[in-house]
Amino acid sequence: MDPKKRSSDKAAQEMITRMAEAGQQNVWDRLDAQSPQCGFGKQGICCRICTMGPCRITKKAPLGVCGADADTIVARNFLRAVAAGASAHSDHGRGVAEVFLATAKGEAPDYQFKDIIKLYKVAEDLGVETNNRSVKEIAVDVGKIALAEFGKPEGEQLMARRAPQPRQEIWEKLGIMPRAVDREVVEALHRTHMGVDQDFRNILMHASRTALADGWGGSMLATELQDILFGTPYPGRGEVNLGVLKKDEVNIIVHGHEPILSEMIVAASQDKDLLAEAEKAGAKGINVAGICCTANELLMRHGVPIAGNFLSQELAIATGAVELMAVDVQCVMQGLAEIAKCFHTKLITTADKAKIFGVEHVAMEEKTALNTAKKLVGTAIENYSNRGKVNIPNGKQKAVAGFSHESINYILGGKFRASYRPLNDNIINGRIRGVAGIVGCSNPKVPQDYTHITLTKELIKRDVLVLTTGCATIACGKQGLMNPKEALDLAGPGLREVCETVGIPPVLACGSCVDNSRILVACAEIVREGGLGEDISEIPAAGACLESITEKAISIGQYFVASGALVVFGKEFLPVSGSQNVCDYLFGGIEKDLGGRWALESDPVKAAELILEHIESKRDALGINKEAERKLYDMEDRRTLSVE
Ligand code: BF8
Ligand code: SF4
Repeated sequence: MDPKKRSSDKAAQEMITRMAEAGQQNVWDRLDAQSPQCGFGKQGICCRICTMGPCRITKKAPLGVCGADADTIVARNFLRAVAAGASAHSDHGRGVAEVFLATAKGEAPDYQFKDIIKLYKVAEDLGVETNNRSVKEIAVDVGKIALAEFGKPEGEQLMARRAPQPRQEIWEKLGIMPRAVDREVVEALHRTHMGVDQDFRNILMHASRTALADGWGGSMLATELQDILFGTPYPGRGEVNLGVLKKDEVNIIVHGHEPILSEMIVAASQDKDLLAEAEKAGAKGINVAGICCTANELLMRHGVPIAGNFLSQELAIATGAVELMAVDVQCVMQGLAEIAKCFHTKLITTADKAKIFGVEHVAMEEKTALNTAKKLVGTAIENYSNRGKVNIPNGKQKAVAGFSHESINYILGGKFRASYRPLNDNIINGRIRGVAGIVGCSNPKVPQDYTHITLTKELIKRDVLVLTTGCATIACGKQGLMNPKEALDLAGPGLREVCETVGIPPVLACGSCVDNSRILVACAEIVREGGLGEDISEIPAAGACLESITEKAISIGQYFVASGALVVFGKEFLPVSGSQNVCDYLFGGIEKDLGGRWALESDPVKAAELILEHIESKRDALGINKEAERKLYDMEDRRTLSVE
C-alpha cells in the first residue's frame, strides 16, 4: 500500500498510513477487495431491468433475451444514470423550496430571507408580480411557483428562459425543452423499462431533456432559493484540509449537501449557552468544519473551514478528533459507520430519506430546526470527554471562495456598472484565452485530487480562467489553488494581469455541485454581454470532470453538453464503451444537434491540450484570433508557458 498512489494530498497520505497501521479499513481497501471489477459494467453492457435477464452483451451473445442490442442497453443505462443524478440534485432543490415556502409563510421560524434583492430578481424570472406587494406576498408566490417546477402537470422549466434565445430555439426544435423535473425523470424510467424506447438516439435525446431539467431547473432553483434564504455568496477567506480540526475544541463535522441542516448547526455552534457548556467540558470552543458539498456551501457563505472532500470523510474520523459527524444526503459512505465504531465519534443521520442501518437518527425538521441543531451540538460537547488519542495532520491551506454570478458581476463592474464587460473584453483581446469549468468528485481509482489540480494548473498557466465547483473545488483548495497569492504565481501573464487588475484569483470557487447552475448563468451572461457569439456553443469555454464518481456528475456533464459545451470526462468514469454507436453520438454526432459534445481523456495534461484546442477553435470561429493579438506573447513569455 503506497499512500501516494491513493492520494496526492499530504494530509490524506498521513491519515491513510495511520489507518493502515491501525488495521482500519477505508474506501481504498474496499476498492482493492472489489478488484478486479466487472468488465461488463465498465462498458455499460449489462442489463438487469427485467427478469428474463440479467443479460450481458458478448460476441457470442450480442443480444439480450428481449432482443435489445448493445446500443439500447448502453443508452438506457446512461439515461438511468442521468435520471438518478437529476433526481438527487432536484430533490435537494425541492427540499429547499419547501423550507423556502414555509419560511415565507412564517412556518419555519428559524430561517429568514437574507437576500431580498435576489428575491426580487428571481420573482421576475418566475413571473411573480412585485409591484405594490409585500416581501411576504412575493416570497409566498416565489415559493409556490418554485415548488411547482418540480411537479407541475404542464408547461416548461421557467428558469430555462435564462438561456440565450438561440439555445432555447435549439431545444424547442429538438423537442427537448425541459418540463417539470418529476415528469422528465418518470418518463426516463418509463422509456428505459423493458420493451419501451429501443432507439439509442431517441433515448439519448431524452437524456438531454432530463439533464436540462436538472441544470436549468432543479439545480438552478436550489442555488437561487438557497441564496435568498442564506445569502448570496461574496468572496471571503477560509481554510481547507484536515488541519482545520482543532486539538482543543469540540469538533463537529457537517457532511452532505443541504445547507438546511448545516446552516442551523453553524448557528447553534455560536450559541452562548452552548459555548459556555463547551468551556465547562474543558474545550476552548466549538469548531464546525464541512465535508463534501455542504462544506462548499458553508465556506462560500460563512467562511466555515473545509475538512476535506469525498475521499477524506473516513480520514476525518480517523483523526480521533471529531466529536460528532452530522450527515444528511448524498455522498455519505456507509463505511463511516464502521470507522466511527473505532473512535468516540458520534455519527448521526438527519434526513429521513437517508438513514444508515445501526446509526443514530435525529430528524431535522424545518419547524424545529435550530433546536434540533442545538441538541446535536450538545451531544458533541458531551462527547468531548470521551476523546482518546488525537492525530490531526498539520496540512491546511488558506482559501478564498464565494464567486457567485452576482459577486463576479459586481467585482468586474462595480456596484453601479455591474457587468461581465471586462471579462468579455479581456477574452476578446486575448489576455484571457477562455473559460473552463473544472468540476467533479474524488474517486479512489485515481490518486485523490491529482487530475483536478494538474488540469487547473495547466489551464491557468495558459491564461484560461477556471471556475470550479464540488469536490474539485476542495481539491484546489487543499493544494493552494484557492489561495489567490499562490494561484496568481501559477497563472499565465495575461490572466495574471487581468486578475490583478480586477482583483480576482485565477481559480474561482463557485460552490457546490448544484451551483454548477452558476456556471450556466455565467455562460449565458457572457453571451448576453456581447462580442462572443450568440449562443453558449460559440464562446471559448469548456467543462472538465476528470475525477468523478456519481450519477450526478453524468447529469451535470449531459446538461453542459446539451447547453452547447465541450465536456471532457475521465475515461474510466463514463460507462459507454460497449456501444460504438452511442460513443459516436456522444463524442461526435451530438455536436450537430446541440453544439456541445463529450470527450474522454484521463490524462490531465492531455485534457488541457484538448480544452485549449477547443478554446482556440472557438476563438478562430469568432474571428478574435487576429495576428496582431496573437503576438501578445514574445519568446520569453512562451518559454515561461512551457515550463514543468
Ligand atoms: O455533489 S463532487 S463526491 S460531494 S457528487 Fe459527491 Fe462528487 Fe463531491 Fe458534491 Ni458533487
Ligand atoms: Fe435482458 Fe432485455 Fe430484460 Fe434487459 S430488458 S434484462 S436485455 S431481457
